[in-house]
Amino acid sequence: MRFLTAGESHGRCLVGILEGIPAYLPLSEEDINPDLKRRMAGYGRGGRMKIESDEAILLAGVFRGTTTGAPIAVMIENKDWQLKREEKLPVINFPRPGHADLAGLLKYNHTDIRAVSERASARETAMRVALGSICKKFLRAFGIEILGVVTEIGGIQSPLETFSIAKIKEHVENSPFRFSKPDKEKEVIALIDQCKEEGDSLGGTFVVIAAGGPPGIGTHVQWDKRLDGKLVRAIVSIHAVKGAEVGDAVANARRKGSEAHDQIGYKDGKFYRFSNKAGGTEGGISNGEAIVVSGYMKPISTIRKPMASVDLITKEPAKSHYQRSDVCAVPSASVVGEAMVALTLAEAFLEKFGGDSMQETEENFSSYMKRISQR
Ligand code: EPS
Repeated sequence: MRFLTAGESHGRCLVGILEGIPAYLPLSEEDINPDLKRRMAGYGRGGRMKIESDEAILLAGVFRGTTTGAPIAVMIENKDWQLKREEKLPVINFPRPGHADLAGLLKYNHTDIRAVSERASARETAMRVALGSICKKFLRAFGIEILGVVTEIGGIQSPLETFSIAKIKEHVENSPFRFSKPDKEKEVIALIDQCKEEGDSLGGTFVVIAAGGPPGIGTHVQWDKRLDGKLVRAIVSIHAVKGAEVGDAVANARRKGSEAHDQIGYKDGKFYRFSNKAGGTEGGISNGEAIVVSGYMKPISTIRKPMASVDLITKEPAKSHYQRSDVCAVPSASVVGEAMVALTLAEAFLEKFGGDSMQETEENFSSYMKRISQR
């Protein structure tokens, strides 16, 4: 399985291609659109989200309501299609610290920062969410549910107390921050309002839980097939996310071995763990517990508060470019995190079980599950 996206933030549209989903997965735009709405939500988003109303258009790979096994092509139109009149847009000469502006301009020999920033923009994540929704639907057919939850914004923490998606889902979906409980919401609203006034931005932390999966996804046998490594790479590929952690990785580094590892038990014909500090993977293989991976997002780099920069023409000190931006997009990033975990898990799942049709994948999955239940 593989995927690609294309599209600029203010271009005509975003395009994505997802290849490798087996035939006969029922699929329509209605499977994708609710996730696009979830990504656009969250307190702290800027003016752009009032302009856009993201909707997926399925262009290819679906026939009579199900996938065919061919590449699935998706399009999302940009309502704010500024590049329609690109010749009228002024050249941007003041790179923003923290953005791809300066390094991208030097690398590609551009003269206008827009040639970099349009593609570097986090707008691209709308397409990842669309393709991730298809993978979520595929994984759901095998009992795997995925949820992104925010655990910290601007230093204010709202820690996760359970990995049970059923227990927290309703609150998460109704929270303006995708927190799992209400205790810190007022405090964060005040902080975001203050930052907005000051022309500043905030980062934070989110956790993605993927529950219900079997042991055996990913493998220890080769470095690039380890599931934990793939998950961390997928999460850090999200715009502004600079770190990722599987399970209690950071806390475990400070614990003794006897405190860090999840002890093994056996009950009702199944192996289980007393705890899940490993985040559902051992040796790069899923162990049947919930997969738990966190992302650490830096504050958004487009801010109204002036930051030192340099005029690319005169080389004189200047203030970085600002037009419009979000104050905080951690809740959106947690939905993008769901998509990246879904894309990663679906790929590793298909590597394990294969199949060109859902029927074939289901047969392979069932026979493996039967075999491990007899161990
Ligand atoms: C972004 C800047 C803002 C965000 C955008 C990402 O857009 P604009 O420059 O049009 O105000 O709103 O995010 C999205 C458009 C989106 O759909 O998430 C950036 O520079 O990364």
